[in-house]
Amino acid sequence: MQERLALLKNQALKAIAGACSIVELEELRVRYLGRKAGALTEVLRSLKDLDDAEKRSVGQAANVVKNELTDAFSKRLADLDTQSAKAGIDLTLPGRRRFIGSKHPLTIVTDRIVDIFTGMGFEEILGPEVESEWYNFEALNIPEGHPARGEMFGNFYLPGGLLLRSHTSPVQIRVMEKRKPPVRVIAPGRVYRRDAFDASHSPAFYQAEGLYVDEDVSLADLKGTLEVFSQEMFGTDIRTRFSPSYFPFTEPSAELSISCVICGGKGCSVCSHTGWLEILGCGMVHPQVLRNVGYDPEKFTGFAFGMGIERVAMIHYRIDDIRHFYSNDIRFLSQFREAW
Ligand code: 2U9
Repeated sequence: MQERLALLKNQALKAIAGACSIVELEELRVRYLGRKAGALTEVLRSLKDLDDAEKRSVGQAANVVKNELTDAFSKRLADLDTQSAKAGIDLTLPGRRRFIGSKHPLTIVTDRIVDIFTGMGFEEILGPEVESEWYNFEALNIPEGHPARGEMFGNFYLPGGLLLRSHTSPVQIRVMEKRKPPVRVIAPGRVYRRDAFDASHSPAFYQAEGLYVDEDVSLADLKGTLEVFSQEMFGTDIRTRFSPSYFPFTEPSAELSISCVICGGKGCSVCSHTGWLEILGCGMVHPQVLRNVGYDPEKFTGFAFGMGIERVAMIHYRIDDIRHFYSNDIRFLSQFREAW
C-alpha cells in the first residue's frame, strides 16, 4: 500500500510539473484528487478493508501525499498564472463577447410600435399580401375608377384581378367581417406600390395600421391614443399637431406631425424649415366602411390610423435614405440596438 502511494505521488508530481495549461492542470487535479474517482480518493476509500494498525499508518501517509499534491497543484497554478500575466493575458478578465447578429432596424421599430399599442389594449393581427380588389379598395370606400385603383397609378396587379396589397387596411376589413365590436387591432406588414426607388420611396415598404371600433369612440379617443403613441415612440419632450387631411376611408381625416426631433421646432433642413415632421395619417372610420362590413354606423363609430414604418425608423434613428434598409450592408445593419 505504501509503495502504491509512493508511486502515485511520483506520477502525480511529474504530471503536475509537466502541465502546460490551467485546463490540463484541472484535468490532473480531477484525476488524482477528484472526490468521485480521484486515484488518491480511491486509496483513502480502500482503507476500510485494512486492519486498524495499517489503517492508521496508510491513512497518515495518504494524507501527507494528499497535502503534498494539493500544494503542488496550487504552486503550478500560480506559476501558470504568472506566465500568462507575463505574456500579457489577464485571466481575471471576462471572456470576449461573440457577435451573434442583431435585429433589423425595421424589426426593432415594428416590435416597438406593436408593443406600444398592445400596451393600450390593441391586438396584433396579420393578413395576406395578395388581395382582391374588394378588400384592398371597394370595402374601403375607394370605388371603381378612383385614381388610387389604377395600374398606372401605382398598383401591382396579378393575373385574375388580384393585386399585391397597397396598404394593410384589408387586414382590418377581414377582422371586422369576422367579429362584432369592440375591435381594437394593430396590423403591421409589407405593402406594395409602383413607386420610384429613391431616398424616400420604395416599391415595397412596411406599414402599421390601427383600428378601434366600438360604441362612442370619438375624435378625442383618437387624439389621446396617438399623442400617447408619439410620446412613447419619440420621447416625452416632443409636441404634437393634428392638421386636416383627406382619405376616402376616414371622415374627418387628419395628419399627425411631431415637433422636429432634430431642431426641436426651430426649423432645419430635415423638417424643411417648418419645425414639424409628419408621422402618420388618421381619422374617424367612414360610415360607408362600417356599412360595408355589416356594422351599423348609427350604433358604432371608430378611428383608424396608418404610418410608414420606414419613416418612423428614419426619424427615430436619423437615417437619411430609405434604401439603407434594403441594402443588406452588415456595417449599416449591425448598428441598431433596442433602446427601450
Ligand atoms: C379601415 C378603415 C380605415 C387607415 C389609415 C392613413 C390614414 C394614412 C398612410 C400613412 C403613410 C399610408 O404608409 S403611408 O403612405 N396612411 O394616412 N391610414 S387612415 O385607415 C383605415 C384602415 C382600415 C378599415
